[in-house]
Amino acid sequence: MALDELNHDSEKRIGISFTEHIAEIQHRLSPAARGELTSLLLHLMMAAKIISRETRKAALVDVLGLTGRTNVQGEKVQKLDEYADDIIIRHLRYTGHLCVMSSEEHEDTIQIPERYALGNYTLTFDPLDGSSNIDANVSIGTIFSIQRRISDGTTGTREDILQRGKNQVCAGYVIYGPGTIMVYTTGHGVHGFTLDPSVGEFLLSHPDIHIPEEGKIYSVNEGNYFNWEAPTRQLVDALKSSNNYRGKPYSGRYIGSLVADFHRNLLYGGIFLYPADSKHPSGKLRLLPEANPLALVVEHAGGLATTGSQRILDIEPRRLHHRVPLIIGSRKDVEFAESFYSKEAEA
Ligand code: AFP
Repeated sequence: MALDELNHDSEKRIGISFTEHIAEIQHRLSPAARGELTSLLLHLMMAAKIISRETRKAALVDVLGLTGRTNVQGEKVQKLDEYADDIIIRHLRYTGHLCVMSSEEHEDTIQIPERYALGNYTLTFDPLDGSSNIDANVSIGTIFSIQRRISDGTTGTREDILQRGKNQVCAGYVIYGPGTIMVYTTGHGVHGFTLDPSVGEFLLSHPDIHIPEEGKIYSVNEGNYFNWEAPTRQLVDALKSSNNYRGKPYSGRYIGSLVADFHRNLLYGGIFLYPADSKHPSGKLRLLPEANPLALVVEHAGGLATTGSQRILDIEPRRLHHRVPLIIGSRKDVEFAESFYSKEAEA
């Protein structure tokens, strides 16, 4: 095919590299753009490639295991969490594209050192989600969320980070499993790329992902059953019986690694829940580095994300480590789930 015959879908050719894909999109949709977001994403992918390499060889070089410290959430920190956190910060802070960062591993925002230029974007990330599974060789992932700067001072601020999820300009995740896959959206479809280690590039493997309207899978930590509120128990009872809108039981699948559970449901259809319970009255998952980016991805793939009573992307973050109940997945399944919480509210 001659180059000038490429149509406007050329960025969706299977096997196209992420670098070419993102350049094509920028050229088609924002020809006047300076390429800041494109460059930011390419730096982020460089960090992801390094994390992928390290997770693969971790067992060989004694990176596995705990550091012996706890993070700001009171959780034990794994060595690879620290490594991934460090890699992302070091690969992004000098780019001149960010004004401030925020990581699940840090209590406060991460400022850009004075020696580097400030940019127009913010980056919020969970460097290695599902890290309690690392030693069992279970899939883990990096989740990221990018927003535009709203402050105009000499440094980026907490307010730049504390924006509603609907303001995200780009979000996605990288899953380190049997293969390394990156899924992202900038609002122009949801696309998945698989890392080809032989060339060191993410190549388009899942163009235009659409989550099935209804699924067959429910994913929840059912060990919390007796800590749940009544609507959650009733919902899960309905999902595993025939007492639901499909008239047949769903299959239960729960890895305990959000990115892995989410990615499977995105491709196969289904619903993931981490609801509030008596131990986690506001839910366990964090709004900014976990719920918001996955909510943006799922909505652009045709699904929904809610707390049960509020759309995730509409929530105003109150603090960096704001937690929320999360119900996310196929549209009909999430609507079915919401009906349990609205019944309770009416009652
Ligand atoms: P870790 O990063 O500590 O493994 O936590 C993982 C996580 O934040 C998320 O990835 C899982 O969906 C969820 O927690 C699992 O929580 P439970 O172990 O309470 O089911």
